[in-house]
Amino acid sequence: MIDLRSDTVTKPSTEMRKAAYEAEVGDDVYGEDVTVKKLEEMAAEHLGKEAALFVTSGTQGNQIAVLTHCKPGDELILEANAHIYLYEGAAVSALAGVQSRPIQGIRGAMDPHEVKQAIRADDIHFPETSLICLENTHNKAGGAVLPLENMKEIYHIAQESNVAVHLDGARLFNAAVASGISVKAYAEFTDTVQFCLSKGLGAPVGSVIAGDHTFIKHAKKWRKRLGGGLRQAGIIAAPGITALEHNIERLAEDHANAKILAEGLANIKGLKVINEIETNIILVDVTETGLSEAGFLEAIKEKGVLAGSYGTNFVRFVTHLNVSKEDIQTTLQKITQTLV
Ligand code: TLP
Repeated sequence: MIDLRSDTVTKPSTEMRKAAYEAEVGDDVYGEDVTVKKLEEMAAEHLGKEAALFVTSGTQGNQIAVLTHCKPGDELILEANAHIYLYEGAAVSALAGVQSRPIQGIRGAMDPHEVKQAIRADDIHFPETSLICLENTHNKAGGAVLPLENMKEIYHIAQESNVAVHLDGARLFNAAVASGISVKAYAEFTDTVQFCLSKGLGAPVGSVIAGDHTFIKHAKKWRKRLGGGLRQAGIIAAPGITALEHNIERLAEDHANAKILAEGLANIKGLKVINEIETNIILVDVTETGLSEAGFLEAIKEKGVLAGSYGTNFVRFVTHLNVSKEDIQTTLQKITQTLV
């Protein structure tokens, strides 16, 4: 089976399994796991932030950030197709008691002017705007890279109004490799960042959040409250270190494969690639095949290819380190055979 549903499906390499096996561990709730500490230091260094915290998932990282930055009754501004808004079970309202203020962006980028307009004035009728969430790369916009300039403008607006900026950088390393702009440069225009080790970077579990010491101190408490205080977590942090050491630059291969796949798919009758391919995500409109997205996905599955549903008539393909150039050619052949 060629699995292009997500870059979350990657399996840990032999090297990662070895790192997990050999990891020096301790009780991380006591702050005694040196492997977790090493990962957190590496992550903070990459992002140019004072400190970092290992968390179980991207969702947990984003939600800890929201819980730390906001109080019940506050409002957060985010792009209308942000993962935090669409795919985290309304956790910002269920857990943090926060209201979302979505703004429709273009390729995931909100207009800074609209963001400024959306920040609430001091008025007894209004919630307080306490957070702006950005997403880079933007998943629903097809792995689009947020322009640095856009992040910079929004960050300055936020600072003027004393509002924090959190970046859902689940795929921030994809953005950096595609644009040639360092993750540190992106992180400069944020207060806090979450990035995933378990997507394109290929680790089996985990994400990291980063910010200043005060943020991390409070975030640690929220992590504990959410049941995310782990014990000998070095076992799962060690593959994350391997990921940061070996799997960043190679993301370029996934991006190249995504371009080849997108070009091939665009040449198959009935398929329309709807996004510009900047990183590792391809969105395809299957309407003209006469199949529903579920029908299309079922048909290609029978041929040995998995992709994901992305709403009515849309499917998503994601390239990653367990998909080779040959697999891309095989995928194109199988889909062509499916649709004749
Ligand atoms: N995205 C998953 C699904 O949840 C849609 C995927 O397959 O793409 N932020 C962004 C931008 C994400 O894409 C994801 C996962 C998360 C946060 C959440 O990460 P996890 O799955 O580790 O909780």
